Amino acid sequence: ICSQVCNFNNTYTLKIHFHITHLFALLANKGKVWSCCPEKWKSFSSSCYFFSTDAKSWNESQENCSRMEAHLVVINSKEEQDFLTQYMDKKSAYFVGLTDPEGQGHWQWVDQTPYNQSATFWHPGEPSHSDEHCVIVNHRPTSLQWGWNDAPCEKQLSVCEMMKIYL
Ligand SMILES: [Ca+2]
Repeated sequence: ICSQVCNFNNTYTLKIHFHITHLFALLANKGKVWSCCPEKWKSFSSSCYFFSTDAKSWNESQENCSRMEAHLVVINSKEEQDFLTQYMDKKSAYFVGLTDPEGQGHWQWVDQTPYNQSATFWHPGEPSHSDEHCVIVNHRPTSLQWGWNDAPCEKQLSVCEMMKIYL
């Protein structure tokens, strides 16, 4: 149902089919709210995620998310990170919405979520350099772990996050 309603290149037939299916679903599930993600976005909890396929600077990546009514991903839990890393390439790195603009260890999430030391997933030895202002998620073959690394803000893949759409 979600892939149909969020597909903007939809055909009329599919729309009609959706309306009928949705109507029956509503009648059967009185009071339940439908939520979904746009096509090509992944759904987890109350958010939708988009994995970019081209490398851009952190600023360009955030602007790209913003054009889609989203922001660079804010990781709030291990569960959320584990969900995201399933879709990541172990040979790539992905910008998240966390930066230290002044290089003084004042880490800031793009959506103003307070930086909570107890919900951080830095690789051992990270953050490492005060001139590395942007955070990537990557996989380390040495530890076989996914984790965060502070890195230069240039050219990486990225992940966008938005709230699910409620119908
Ligand atoms: Ca680093």
